[in-house]
Amino acid sequence: MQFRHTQLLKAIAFAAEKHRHQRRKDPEASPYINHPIDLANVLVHEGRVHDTTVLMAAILHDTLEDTQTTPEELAALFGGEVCNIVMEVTDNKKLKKRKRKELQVKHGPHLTRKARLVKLADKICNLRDVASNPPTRWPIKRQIEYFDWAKSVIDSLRGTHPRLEALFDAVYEQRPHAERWTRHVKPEVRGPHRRH
Ligand SMILES: [Mn+2]
Repeated sequence: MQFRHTQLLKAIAFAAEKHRHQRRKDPEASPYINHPIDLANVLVHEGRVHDTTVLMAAILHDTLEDTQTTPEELAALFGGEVCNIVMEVTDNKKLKKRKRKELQVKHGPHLTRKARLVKLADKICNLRDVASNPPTRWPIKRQIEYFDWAKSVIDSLRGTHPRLEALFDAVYEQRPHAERWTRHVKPEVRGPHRRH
């Protein structure tokens, strides 16, 4: 087997082990590892990205942020470049959520190309998940906010990979409608005089 296959399988096994107790927020609480695997699938089959370093970083992209993994561990097992890409797409958890979200938009233009590819795949997968299986506790308003924030992150790094950007734009089209939220949550503001 070629070295790059060995490395990719090693990354998958490592991420599966690290995320083994975590679940996604969808109604079925899918195993977390499905998410990094989704990113790699989008990159290969839809983005036609075949760079093993990018695929490994996609598989490992949430290990620093959401598990006990350290950068030293990633560097030792998968090399400095993979480790750096994962670090680039990792939020600083010491900061408040609002600030972290703000920084993703601010840092977008400064990411390396490989980190941008991972970021694009991550946002494509997350929007697809919210569109098809919204997290159980997310009202429409929160879903809309998530869509809009993801779009500002992607807008900050456009010109990276037209095909992936088009896939993002396609899923953004599925943004839930504020009207639905208005209808369900705030029936008192309904009425023809409020329609624009
Ligand atoms: Mn992710």
